Amino acid sequence: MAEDTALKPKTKTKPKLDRPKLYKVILFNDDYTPREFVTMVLKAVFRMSEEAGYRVMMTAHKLGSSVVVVCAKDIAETKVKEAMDYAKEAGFPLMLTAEPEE
Ligand code: TYC
Repeated sequence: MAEDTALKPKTKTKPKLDRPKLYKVILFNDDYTPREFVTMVLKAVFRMSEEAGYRVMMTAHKLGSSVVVVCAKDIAETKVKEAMDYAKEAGFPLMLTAEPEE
């Protein structure tokens, strides 16, 4: 009897509604924004270290885009706005987007 119970497979499934969709913040390359400025924005807005910021910046620079962070929708959208506001203020066309994960 005790063995039967122990061998029963776990059938409980977590309801999907408890896990809201996560969003990817994507950084896009352009020809005008200085590398140092991109790294500075990543450090200031996403609290990245110099090394992490430089790595993400160089990935976008070389490949065209890079994932910066994966987080909740409101945080992703707020940070995209903050980063693009910094760039706009400085006169650079830096672009970031927040996209839902598949
Ligand atoms: N390509 C830019 C330059 O050569 C630097 C850059 C890197 C811009 C990453 C945007 O997301 C970016 N000055």
